This record gives sequence, structure tokens and C-alpha cells, in this order.
Amino acid sequence: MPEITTKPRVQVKPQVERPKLYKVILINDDFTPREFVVTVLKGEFKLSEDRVMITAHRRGVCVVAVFTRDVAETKATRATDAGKAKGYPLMFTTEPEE
Ligand code: TYC
Repeated sequence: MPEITTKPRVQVKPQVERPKLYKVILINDDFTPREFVVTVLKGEFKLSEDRVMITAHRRGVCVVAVFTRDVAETKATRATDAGKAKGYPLMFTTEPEE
């Protein structure tokens, strides 16, 4: 019987890059009513409590959540536009995570 020898196979692992993540940041202002900020946070980011609004109110800014770039930018734009539609200067920005 012929002897069968098998070479160990080298496993090639696909190198999948993890997508870069972006923070959505809420900026405080003196005009947008607190309840409206909470409504927007609930509608766009599914946040049920007022912690993020209170933190932005007290410290000037607060990270709302982290997403891939497209999702972060879309949500920040939609949330900012919700304020604009009511005449408020409410502002959400995005920035890359380190
Ligand atoms: N500072 C606003 C007020 O006193 C409330 C507010 C909180 C507005 C957070 C924006 O990102 C904000 N009515």
C-alpha cells in the first residue's frame, strides 16, 4: 500500500478591519428647552432618561453614543434638524474615536 503523507495546511485568516467608530456629541445651548432635548434623544437615540441632556447642560457637551461613521453622521444631522425645524439652536456633532 502506498503511504499517503499530508502536508499541514496553512490556514489563511481573512484580515477584516474593524470599522472606525464615531462619537455623536450633544452641545449645550441656552435656548432649547430641556424637555425637547430629551424628546430628541429618545426619538433618535432611544435614550429613555435625561442623563445625557443634564450632562451636556452642566458640562457643555456630552457623548450620546458611538456608531459607524455613516450612522453617526445621519443621526447627528437628523437630531440637529429636529431642533432647527422648531427654531432651536440644538446641535449634535460627530468626531472619530481615538
Ligand atoms: N441649556 C438648555 C436650557 O437650560 C437645555 C439644554 C440641555 C440644551 C442640553 C441643549 O444640549 C443641550 N434650556
